[in-house]
Parts: sequence; C-alpha cells; structure tokens
Amino acid sequence: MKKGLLLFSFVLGISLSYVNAQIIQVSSHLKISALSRGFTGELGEDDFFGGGLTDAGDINGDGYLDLIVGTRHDNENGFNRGAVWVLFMDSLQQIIGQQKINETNGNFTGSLSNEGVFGTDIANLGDLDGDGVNDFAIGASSSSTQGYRQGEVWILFLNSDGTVKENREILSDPK
Ligand SMILES: [Ca+2]
Ligand SMILES: [Ca+2]
Ligand SMILES: [Ca+2]
Repeated sequence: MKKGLLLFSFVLGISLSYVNAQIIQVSSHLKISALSRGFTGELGEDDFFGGGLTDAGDINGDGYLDLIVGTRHDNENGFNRGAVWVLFMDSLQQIIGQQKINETNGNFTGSLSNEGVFGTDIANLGDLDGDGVNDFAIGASSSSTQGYRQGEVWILFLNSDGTVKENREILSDPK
C-alpha cells in the first residue's frame, strides 16, 4: 500500500514537473497585440499584424532593441494599402513607444495603392546613410502604382524617433 502510494506520488511529481515545465516554457513567450505589453496602436480586423517583421536594431539609441512590424492589410487610406509600425522596447521587451508609418503617419511621403500590401516584407539594411539610425526596405508586393500588381519596394531612411527622414521607391522602369 505504502509502496503504491509512493509510486503514485512519484508519477504525480513527474507529471507536475512536466506541467510546470510547460507553463514556464509558455510564460517565456511574449505576446504583442493591441491588448498587451504596452502597444496601444489601433489594429483592425484582417490587418495581419506580424505578417512581416524585423529586428530593427536600436533605433532610438536607448540601448534596447526595437522592432518593425507590418500590418499589410491596414485599410487606413484605402483597402489593404498596408502600414508598418516601429515599436520601441525596454529591458523587459515592453513597448514603450510606437510610430506608425503609412501615407498619413510618420512623415512618409510616398503613394501606396489599394491592395498594395505595404509591409508584406521588412528588411533591416543597416545604416545606409551613416546618420546612426538603421534604414529599412519595405515590400509592397501587390502595389499597382506602376502596373497592376507589379509590386514595389520602399527604402525608408528613419529618424531616431521612428519617423521617416526620406523614402525612396524601387520600381521597374524599363527603357
Ligand atoms: Ca531602442
Ligand atoms: Ca484590410
Ligand atoms: Ca540611417
């Protein structure tokens, strides 16, 4: 009887350890959405937040890594024109600041097209212009600004507050 109880306790102990390990594993992941971790940006249904993202390096120079996250189906200025968010993090990976970039936010001066899905892909290019702030390539893979769904890529030179210092467009321009 005692032996059986001991065995039961042993198995229960292993099971609980397993459960604890699972809980610890899950709790080590961070969820960033409109509901948690300090991100207060407004997301809409079908925005695809996180469809594209990149390690942005330290944009604001506070010593902590920042993120750029795409919402390629953002509808703010037209159906699925897209947007990207610069998210500033602290030592606990909480979002302490954010800057949206699209036609009406973040000093972006380009034109996006409906269904252009700006933010599909995001790449950190390093500091192209040597001003101490990393610069980025942003894909808008269904952009029709040139021809139906030809797509385009934007190079964004950023300021340390996450706004755009200069944007350049890469398009096909055959001669
Ligand atoms: Ca930072
Ligand atoms: Ca949408
Ligand atoms: Ca730069």
